[in-house]
Amino acid sequence: MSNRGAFIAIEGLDRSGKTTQVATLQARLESEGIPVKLFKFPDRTTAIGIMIDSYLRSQSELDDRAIHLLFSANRWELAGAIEQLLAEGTTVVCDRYAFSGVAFSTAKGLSFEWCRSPEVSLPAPDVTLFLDISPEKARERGGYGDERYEKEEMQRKVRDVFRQISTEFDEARWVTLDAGRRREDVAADVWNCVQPFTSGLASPLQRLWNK
Ligand code: Z5A
Ligand code: MG
Repeated sequence: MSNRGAFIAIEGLDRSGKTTQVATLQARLESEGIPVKLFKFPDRTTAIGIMIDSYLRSQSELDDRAIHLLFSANRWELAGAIEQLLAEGTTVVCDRYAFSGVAFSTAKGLSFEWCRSPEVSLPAPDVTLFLDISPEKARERGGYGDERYEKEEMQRKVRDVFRQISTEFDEARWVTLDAGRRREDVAADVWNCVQPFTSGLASPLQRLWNK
């Protein structure tokens, strides 16, 4: 039987360069002839994603738990497609994933365990690359935007929760990269982490936080 595709998640703080690195990674994988599909969470194009987009742009209000569950539902509605692609041998790269869901809602004051529960059993990334950046460096990149969570105090709390999440994974599955460097240097590290996965995996896809 041929190998399944690898599931790669790129996580990180605001302005850490996730979207930049995901695009560079896609181009590199394509140039190596590896089939790849990108997902970005939130996916603002679905019916659920449109509600999330409206909330993030402060055009609507929602209870903290309700928006948390919408972010999670946005992943679940695409989980089947992700699994299918992986089974077909396509490498899947996600720009943000369940870890952002847990980090942002926990930073708002919800309990970590409660935030994690709707994410349990989602397809688990084979490796998560966490792009770490200090608030000072993020500020140099033009600062945060105008959306709801784009405030320095919130970003500091989010960073703390991401650090907590990272302790639950061994270093083969969660890699923290210094994203405060030049684009090319970060991209080189991203590629070093992803390259070993490019021939796919024989091992079955795991599920998030299944004990
Ligand atoms: N959220 C949530 O609460 N729950 C969830 O479950 C999920 C998300 C999935 C929207 O996310 C919000 O949703 C987000 C978390 C929350 N709130 N916040 N904060 P989003 O992913 O749609 O947000 P975004 O605006 O696309 O991503 P981002 O964090 O703002 O940016 P990024 O993708 O990490 O960075 P970038 O767009 O690649 O780069 C930012 C700028 O820096 C840009 O001008 C680049 O040209 C520049 N850049 C990039 N790399 C470098 C380097 N190395 N040096 C210098 N400049 C650089
Ligand atoms: Mg982005």
